[in-house]
Amino acid sequence: MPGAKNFICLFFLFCQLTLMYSNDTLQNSYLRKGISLNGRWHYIVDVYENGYYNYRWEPHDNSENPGSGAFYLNSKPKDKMDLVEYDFDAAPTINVPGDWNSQKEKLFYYEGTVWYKKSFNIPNYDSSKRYYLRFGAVNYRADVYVNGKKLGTHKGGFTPFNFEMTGLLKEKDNFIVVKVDNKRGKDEVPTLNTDWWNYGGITRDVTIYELPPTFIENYTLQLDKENDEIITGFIQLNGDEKANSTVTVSIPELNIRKEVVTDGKGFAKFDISSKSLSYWSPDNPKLYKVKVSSAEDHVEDRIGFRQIKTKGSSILLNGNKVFLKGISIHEENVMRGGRAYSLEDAKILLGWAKDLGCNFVRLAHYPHNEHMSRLADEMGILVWEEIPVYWTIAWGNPETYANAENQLKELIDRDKNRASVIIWSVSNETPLSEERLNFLTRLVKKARSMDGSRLISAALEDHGKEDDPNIMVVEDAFAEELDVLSFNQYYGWYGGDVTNIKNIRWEIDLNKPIIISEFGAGALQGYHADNLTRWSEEFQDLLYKETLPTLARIPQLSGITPWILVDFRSPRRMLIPIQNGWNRKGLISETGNKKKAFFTLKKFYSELELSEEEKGNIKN
Ligand code: GCB
Repeated sequence: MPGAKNFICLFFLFCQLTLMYSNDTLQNSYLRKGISLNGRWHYIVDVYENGYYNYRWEPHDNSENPGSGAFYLNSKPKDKMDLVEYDFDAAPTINVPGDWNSQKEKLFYYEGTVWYKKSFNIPNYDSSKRYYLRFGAVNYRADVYVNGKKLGTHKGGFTPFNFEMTGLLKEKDNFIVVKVDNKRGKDEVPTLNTDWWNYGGITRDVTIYELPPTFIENYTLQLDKENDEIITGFIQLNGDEKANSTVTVSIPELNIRKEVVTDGKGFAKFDISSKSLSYWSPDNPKLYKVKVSSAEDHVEDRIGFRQIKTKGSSILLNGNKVFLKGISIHEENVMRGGRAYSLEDAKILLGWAKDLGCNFVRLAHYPHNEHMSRLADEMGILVWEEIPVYWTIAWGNPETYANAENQLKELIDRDKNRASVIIWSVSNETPLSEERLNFLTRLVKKARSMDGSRLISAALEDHGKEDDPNIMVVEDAFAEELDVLSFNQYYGWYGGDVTNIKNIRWEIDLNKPIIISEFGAGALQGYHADNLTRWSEEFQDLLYKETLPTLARIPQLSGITPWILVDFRSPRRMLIPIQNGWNRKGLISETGNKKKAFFTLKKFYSELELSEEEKGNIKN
């Protein structure tokens, strides 16, 4: 019956595609109870991708008879003559979460494929439940298989994703195989060239969620942008019983209990009025316990309510003008080595930012792990989040655009309920062209369509005027699309004389708030010389001392995020004995020692009080 066979094949393919593409990211997995798969995983380094392609370079997972060379099958020899040329269980192990570069010396510079395998049981496995497998992040491409079946592929090294694996599990002896590939690519996001380490691996938590047949997939609660006595939000259910279902949202501390009924698609919007809200701010990082309950599911969250807007050239937080005393941060724990991934790592980084006197951080140049935004919520630190649309992206390639948009979507989905997050940034230092303008403008539209409550920005570039190099301008049509004009400027380090900084002036006509998203200078901690010697702590300090008052004269200046909190690893930085593979623009060294400029910026922030008039309520 060839017809029946074709039908079965098509059906199988359909099921696979459904599994691959239908899963939106599960909201608030952070506070849901799951089965953690963190720990030791077996790994095999596969330089030739031999476990993925057969000798005709066809992917094994495309074939109906993949053969025992396909690593995702986790094969074992059937008898003593059987040929299987790999064995996960005999292979060494590595920590998940964690990058491979900092764990295995041989993999320090490795860019390519590594296979991961973990066996696991599901205690009290219940076939009436639905099972989701979630990765906090895998850099860069992940092909995920469970019990020999492909769940799907994900690209993008810094955002969470999940796959449903209902029906594929049993109580004992399940296994997950993941092919992780961190090769850089011209058409990828980011592209070939960046100024940070391309850490590979399963770099964030891996968790299984056991969910009821109809569960709460997504929700948001935010203060209305125009009316600060109204909380607006939506709920999305997932499952056969999602239509016409009652969902309750409650905030016990405010005596709020709201019932909503979902539409045919399991979706419900709501408004809740509350006159007694205590608004979230750096001075008052108030979070409320929020409970969302449907017939079969229940989730709890901690959410702060605040408004963020611009008015002319001011940024208003809850109606009051705010100056963003910031610092840029890469996601690295230099003390341990490697990518940061834990709450402890986040405490170190945000602790240093607080010590510096910051009320704001720029999480550069890609989405950081969720501990950062959650902890910023608790600590009262405002946050700029960013996607890795960095430098020379392949603007004309529709797949590159789709990938960038997907990373933006996954980031907004994850962090849309975090009061600390006030800015979505869509790019960094991208070269002007019509294609780039279209690409970035589409990203801005996407961000606004998903979340109208936050500000949109991007780190642009400035340059000196031809007839007067002391006058700096930003000539970029994309600035029109942004709520906040941000740009990086390196006068005194990449060109320009540090002693001339005081004569620099920015001529910017746009009546929008301005953030200087980067400035800085490299210094080797402990290297002391006169302040005109490059790489000395004194030089870096001088650059800060000259730059800070000069920037302060920009009338629209609403914040700064100097580059950068801590020295970070970068393959672009080869100078021996100064750099040794580290970008030295940190205010703190890779050994955790503060450089002179740290204290200069700290002093600047502590003295930078807004005048009473500026602080005053500018709400009309
Ligand atoms: C920049 C980039 C940043 C680099 C920095 C530098 O403008 O945005 O990623 O690390 O300059 O140190 O050159």
